[in-house]
Amino acid sequence: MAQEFMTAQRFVSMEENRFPDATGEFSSLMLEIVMTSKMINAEVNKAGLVNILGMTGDVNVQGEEVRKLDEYANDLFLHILKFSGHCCAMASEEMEQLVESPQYHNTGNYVVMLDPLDGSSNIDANVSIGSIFAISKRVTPQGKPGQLVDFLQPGRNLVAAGYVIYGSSTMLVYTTGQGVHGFTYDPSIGTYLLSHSNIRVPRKSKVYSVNESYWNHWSEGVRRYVERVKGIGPDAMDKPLSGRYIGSLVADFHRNMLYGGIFLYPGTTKIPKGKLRLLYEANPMALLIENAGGCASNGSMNILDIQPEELHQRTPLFIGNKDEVAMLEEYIKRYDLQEAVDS
Ligand code: AHM
Ligand code: MG
Repeated sequence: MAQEFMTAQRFVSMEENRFPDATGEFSSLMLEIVMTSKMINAEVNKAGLVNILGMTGDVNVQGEEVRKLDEYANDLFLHILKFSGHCCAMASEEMEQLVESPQYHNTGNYVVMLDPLDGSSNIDANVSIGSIFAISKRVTPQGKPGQLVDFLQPGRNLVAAGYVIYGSSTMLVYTTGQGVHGFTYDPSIGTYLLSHSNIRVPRKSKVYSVNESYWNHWSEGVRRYVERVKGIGPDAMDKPLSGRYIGSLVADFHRNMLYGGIFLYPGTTKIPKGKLRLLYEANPMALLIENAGGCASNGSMNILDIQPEELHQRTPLFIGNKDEVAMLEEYIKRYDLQEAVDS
């Protein structure tokens, strides 16, 4: 049977209809994000032409300075959301401080956390990159600017999260806590169409994804676990997993969610909390994976239960199939936490 024809716009308003008290504010905010992603997509598709049309930092034919794509994506998201009237403040991986909406627009009930263009170091090689977003309801009174406390809520409080992957096709994937749904962009009509409804992580894992060049800097527990999935050592899996690592979180996550597997970004001896950020990367992906039947952990606790203490907090991230994440936690408990207790 042919797939139901459903645009992202219609899907968002149908979801709203399930909540009789909904004001439409959340749907409007979602649609602003959807629109922004289309504008970023248009620029990403032209990335390879930058050298022909002018380098970043140069002045283009219209006399405007050509900006780096990640700066462009950041400015665009902030500019559009600021004046949407639906969010009182935003936080972005690219900005040190949170960004308040202007006084006359700060009645919005929501705050948005953004990684406007994740994996942007891959752009020059034409590798998939993505935009990641997470939305929370504010906890401060309406009518005032959003504050830090609105952002420092555990991921469990998120009302929605998602990403747009600029890949061989552009896709929007998001959840409001009622399953994970994917929409593929049809550039000929400028519309996202539902292509992957209710995505579930396959029960069997196929893939492990990690940057193994950090091997010497990992803990014993992480090393032993990775040996296991590679089919090495006393605990070797009978059927080892395939190693796949793009180095672009959205692309690695998207593949693993569809094929089954685990993504690891552990802490190292030099950077114990790793590289990825709790608010802009780990939390949104954790909400998505839980809604697809998987799980996300920092090695000892569920990512969504972590109480954030600062905007740019980093966290180790182990995310994917539930049984693999549980096994990884087991190794960390056995080899790292125990070692810490013994010493
Ligand atoms: P960025 O936010 O600066 O783009 O960095 C995040 C990216 C992720 O997409 C990816 O998972 C990770 O960095 C890869 O890091 P590494 O090169 O250390 O493996
Ligand atoms: Mg990032």
